[in-house]
Amino acid sequence: MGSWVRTRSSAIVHHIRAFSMMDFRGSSWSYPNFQSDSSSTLLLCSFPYNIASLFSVKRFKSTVAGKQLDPQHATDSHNQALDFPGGKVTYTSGIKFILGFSEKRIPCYRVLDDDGELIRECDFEQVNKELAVKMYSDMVTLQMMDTLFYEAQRQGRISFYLTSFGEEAINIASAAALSKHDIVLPQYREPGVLLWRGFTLQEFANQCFGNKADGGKGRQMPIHYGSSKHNYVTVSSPIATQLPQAAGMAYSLKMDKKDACAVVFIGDGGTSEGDFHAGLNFAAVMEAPVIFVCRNNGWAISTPISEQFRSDGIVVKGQAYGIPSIRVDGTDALAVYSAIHAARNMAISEQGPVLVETLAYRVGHHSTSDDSTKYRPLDEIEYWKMDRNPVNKFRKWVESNSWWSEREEAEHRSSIKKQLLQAIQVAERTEKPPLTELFSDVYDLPPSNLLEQEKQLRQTINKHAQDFPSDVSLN
Ligand SMILES: Cc1ncc(C[n+]2csc(CCOP(=O)(O)OP(=O)(O)O)c2C)c(N)n1
Ligand SMILES: [Mg+2]
Repeated sequence: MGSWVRTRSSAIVHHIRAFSMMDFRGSSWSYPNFQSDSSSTLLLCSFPYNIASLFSVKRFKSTVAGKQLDPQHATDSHNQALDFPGGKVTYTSGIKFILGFSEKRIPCYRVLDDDGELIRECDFEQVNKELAVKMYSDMVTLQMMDTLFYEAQRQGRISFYLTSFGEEAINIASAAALSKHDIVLPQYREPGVLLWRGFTLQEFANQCFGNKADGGKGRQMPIHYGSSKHNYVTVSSPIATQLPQAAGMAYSLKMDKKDACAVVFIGDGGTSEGDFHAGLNFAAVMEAPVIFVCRNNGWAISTPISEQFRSDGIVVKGQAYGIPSIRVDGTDALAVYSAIHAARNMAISEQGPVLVETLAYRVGHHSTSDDSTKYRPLDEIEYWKMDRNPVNKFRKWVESNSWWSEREEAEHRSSIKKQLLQAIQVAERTEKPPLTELFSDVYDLPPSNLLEQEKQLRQTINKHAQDFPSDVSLN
């Protein structure tokens, strides 16, 4: 990584562009070289056939597997095969270990170049003006919400916050490609999905302030949003627990023959948890319609991906579990939209899991409890913030279609700023939930240890009243 930083300069960035490579935390991913489908007159005519073929694994049954044997390994002169459960396996007489990595890394699918221009002859799902404008304006809203809530935390008005800077396209474009009936299980850096589905700025503010209008009754840390109305399962702090849950949820959708899938988000760090592997394997074996979206942003707090895994990112892990998988440029809203759209079609029509690995650097600190300049160089952050900014890139494309202008930009920003300031003020002024709510809802009859805790809490508050917020009703 050090050398990446030392050697990076605008000349090198230019050089990287010239060779169509994306330099992501010390390693390069090439973008796939798209071939146009000669049978199609329009880009879209070949979709989703071509993009679906980019997914790196085909699900196969044992009988099919026999026919799909890789001729490269069929070196036994007798040309025999071992008929073993799971499919036929050819023999080889050489001691040949398969490598832990392949020389050529899995390419990264993109539609827009760094200047927001369409790559020639690429496959993508068409986006009309109305959709593109909503996608772009929601990306801006998300960015502004992050900026203002982050400041509110710095001012001591909320206890914690976490931004999605750099990952706005993943948030919004993935949400745009889904149906509102799809059940979303977030990690925590995906509030944009909820924003897209209609969760209001006031609802976001209420949750962060933990007031009595918060659907979670102020019991969760800020950013732990959830909404049954919007099919968005509440964020839970322990990393990766949502993956096996998503497999189970998808399986229940399958049993109920619903035209919907589960969509679960996970960070690169989350893939080191056992639950990641359990979730993928369950989904593969049970053929559950779930999309695993792994946001590879290069960092898990201060742990770089070089210390997280030695594989070619996460996309190959999907393949290892027999799940069709694709790597996507997470700074490219059109690529994310097209890939998730195709993934959803596959998950539902084939009734099985799909994995999408997005590459987009975490531009902000991990959270308000972190200072990322302590462990990563400023110019690396700056490069992703400026040169690879997903919002700016998508704006260029939307503007090039004459769908957005400077005037609309200014109006949108001013309106959202007003709404956010108002939402923060209202949330701050709204009472906190009463103390009794802290102990209700979970059990029909509270167990003795919970009753004991409540008693102790009340005694402590009486004794040290000055240390407790005065706006919390003790009833
Ligand atoms: C089981 C578990 N272990 C550790 C933590 C502490 N923790 C919170 S966020 C985080 C980093 C996760 O990184 P990643 O999955 O890459 O997501 P990102 O923050 O980059 O979006 C860690 C280690 C936790 N919440 N749960
Ligand atoms: Mg990460």
